Amino acid sequence: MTAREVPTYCRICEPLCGLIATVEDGRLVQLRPDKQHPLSRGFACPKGIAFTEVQNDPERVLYPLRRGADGAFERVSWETALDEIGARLRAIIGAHGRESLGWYFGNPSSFSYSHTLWIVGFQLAAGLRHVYSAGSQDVNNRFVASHLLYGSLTSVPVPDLDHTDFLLMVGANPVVSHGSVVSAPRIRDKLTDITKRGGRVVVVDPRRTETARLFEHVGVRADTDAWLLAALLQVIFDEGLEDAAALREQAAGVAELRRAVARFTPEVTAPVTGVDPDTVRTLARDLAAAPRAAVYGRTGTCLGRHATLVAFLIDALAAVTGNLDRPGGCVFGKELVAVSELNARLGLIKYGKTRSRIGDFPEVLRTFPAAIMAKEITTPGPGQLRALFTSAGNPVQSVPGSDELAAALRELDLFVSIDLYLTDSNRTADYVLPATTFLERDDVPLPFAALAPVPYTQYTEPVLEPYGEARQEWEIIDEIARRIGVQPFTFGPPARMLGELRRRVPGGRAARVRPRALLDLALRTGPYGDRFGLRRNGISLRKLRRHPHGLVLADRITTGVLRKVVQHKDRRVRLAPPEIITELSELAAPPIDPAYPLRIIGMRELKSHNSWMHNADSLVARREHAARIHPKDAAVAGIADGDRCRVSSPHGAIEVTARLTEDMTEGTVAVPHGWGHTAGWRRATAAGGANVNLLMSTDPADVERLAGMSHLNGVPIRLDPA
Ligand SMILES: Nc1nc2c(c(=O)[nH]1)N[C@H]1C(S)=C(S)[C@@H](COP(=O)(O)OP(=O)(O)OC[C@H]3O[C@@H](n4cnc5c(=O)[nH]c(N)nc54)[C@H](O)[C@@H]3O)O[C@H]1N2
Ligand SMILES: Nc1nc2c(c(=O)[nH]1)N[C@H]1C(S)=C(S)[C@@H](COP(=O)(O)OP(=O)(O)OC[C@H]3O[C@@H](n4cnc5c(=O)[nH]c(N)nc54)[C@H](O)[C@@H]3O)O[C@H]1N2
Ligand code: SF4
Ligand SMILES: [Mo]
Repeated sequence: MTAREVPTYCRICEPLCGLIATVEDGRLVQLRPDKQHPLSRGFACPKGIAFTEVQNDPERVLYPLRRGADGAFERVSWETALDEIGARLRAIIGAHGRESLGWYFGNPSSFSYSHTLWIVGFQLAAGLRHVYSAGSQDVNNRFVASHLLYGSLTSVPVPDLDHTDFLLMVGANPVVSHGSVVSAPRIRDKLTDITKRGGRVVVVDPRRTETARLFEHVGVRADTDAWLLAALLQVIFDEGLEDAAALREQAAGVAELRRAVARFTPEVTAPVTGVDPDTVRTLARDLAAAPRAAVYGRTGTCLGRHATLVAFLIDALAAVTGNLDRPGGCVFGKELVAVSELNARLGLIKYGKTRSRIGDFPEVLRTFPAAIMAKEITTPGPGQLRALFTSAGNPVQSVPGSDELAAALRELDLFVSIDLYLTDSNRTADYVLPATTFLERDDVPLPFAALAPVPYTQYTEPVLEPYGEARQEWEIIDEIARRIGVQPFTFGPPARMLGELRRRVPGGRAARVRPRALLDLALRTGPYGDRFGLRRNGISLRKLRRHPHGLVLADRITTGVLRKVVQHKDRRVRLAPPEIITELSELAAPPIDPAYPLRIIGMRELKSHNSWMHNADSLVARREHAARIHPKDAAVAGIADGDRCRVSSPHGAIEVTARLTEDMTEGTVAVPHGWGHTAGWRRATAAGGANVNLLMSTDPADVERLAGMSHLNGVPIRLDPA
């Protein structure tokens, strides 16, 4: 049989690079970069290419598995697995109510529109309370900051990379991560273009990263960005450098914010941040003076003790310097599906409407902090979590307190995992259900269009029929839902939207809602939609199908939209909400415990992706799991380059190889997360390494209080020779 070449796109990380898949006899032969993709133009990173090894991995789970009394998994049919899960769920619901059911969805779910939609549909229809996600280890603080600033959780500004003269980048390493909460293929080129046209990129990071090395670096102590950003604001206000006209037009609470940051002079913050007062003053002046400046922060600013405050101050800095909603500044893209607009009217996604049983944390996008999931399982009482589903997630390697969580998972009455592999998380599951890969499903990247400085999108058909008996998540969710008598999308606004679409089958039963129909409706009625012919250049599924290599939706993000974005009654950006003023007034440097004098942070590597893709030989061959340590810190601990060393926190200890480098600022140690596999995938397990989340705390007092963010960066540790 002859080979077919099929255009599609990569769904591992956020640039969504175009790929060409070569398919022969229903098997994937090769993936290569798509030269015809309008933005990635022939770029793909090693992970995207190596996805062939995941797709064809003989260790992929391809059949439903049930764990027997001896602990070993055996293959069962889908009917058996689903019927047994259904029966056990009905018994648990009968005894303890639906509030005992829960779901954890991981990062890859956000790259599948149908998976995301069906989780939400199931959650609403079944009234699930215990919902957790990777978001509390990633980005939920960003959404809460938007809620406080703009009254809209889902409105997130992005740096206008193509038109800015000055990019202040805090806690992000896009040269390795390829950009996050900003979708821009070839982002490295976009950054170097800024300096080529005479602009500047300043990287604030405790490590002189791959990105920092290309540009200007400000070495900050881990988890002290709140002080640095407050000091930048203090200087700007103190020296009268704020854009008063922009603030009059856009903002409320300026005077309160000015008062709240007044005590954070560069002299006061220098001993906390390690950044000297002159550097802070110069940076503040340069930022304020730049004609067009953008401020951008990513995971380095999201996983500390003050994550929501930091995300808030990043936007506040853009607003105060007159760079919010302005060309070259921080700009608000248009969504593919009108989530924010719908939400403003219907209030489906709220902040803090309900609070968690453990720790009293506010719900964020209908999820609670994953850091408390173990305690929700092990703490008896009404509402105890007893039956858990995980989909596209590996919480034991991604969430604080890995050993506590692994033990708690064993206590569940029912644990079902939907995944591609057997992992440290699902090794104790009662059932592991095989999911399709992204090449085995149709897709459109719904949440990312609004985050793209050059808005683009792409629809892809499935490139391959599912291998083995793999099924799409939405199909699995639908089958489970049906067995407990609920049907996603049968009530609420989606149902009303669907009213016109839902055809009745003979016998009067409502036909099963399918994602593609829902998608087409959402696209056509969305901000870019064709409104069923009313808007000539608008999009529909049909139109996207005519652009199999992807479609650029606009040259750039439109500015001057703030009054539409902001949902507060006065349509003004709130610069001094009480939550933030309280954070600022209580901000105090954490006491230094002499037993744990150093701080650990995370880092990402080009050939690794979170806790997976580690079974691909081309990525993990010759990999070393190492802690990056400043030579002075290593000397104090009596550790030499290449030694094995022990990293301990008050919560646990791991052993890794020490690599000494002056790229680290003194006092901070960097170790990648997602390693130390002990289950299933043999290549990943052989790659070794250690699970850094064994060091992290699940104490509710250590969870960030406004967004429930796990504390993963800047955690106190000590180093010893192993
Ligand atoms: N210490 C520390 N911890 C961190 C971080 C950190 O910086 N430091 N970063 C955090 C961040 S940003 C993130 S996003 C999280 C990630 O946390 P998680 O989302 O929980 O974990 P992942 O490592 O992304 O694992 C994804 C799982 O989904 C499976 N999978 C892949 N594709 C699919 C698919 O299409 N369908 C299904 N059903 N399964 C699939 C993989 O086999 C794997 O088991 O980790 C967080 N944890
Ligand atoms: N190759 C690769 N690419 C990826 C991933 C991957 O695992 N591998 N994961 C994907 C995912 S899920 C995400 S969320 C994105 C993340 O995208 P990024 O956030 O751009 O990626 P990181 O490399 O984690 O960059 C965070 C930076 O913050 C710094 N940092 C740590 N603590 C602090 C602090 O307290 N203050 C400051 N200012 N900086 C700090 C770290 O040194 C690091 O350089 O990457 C995505 N892309
Ligand atoms: S940067 Fe790599 S992993 Fe990310 S979308 Fe592009 S090819 Fe895929
Ligand atoms: Mo992430």
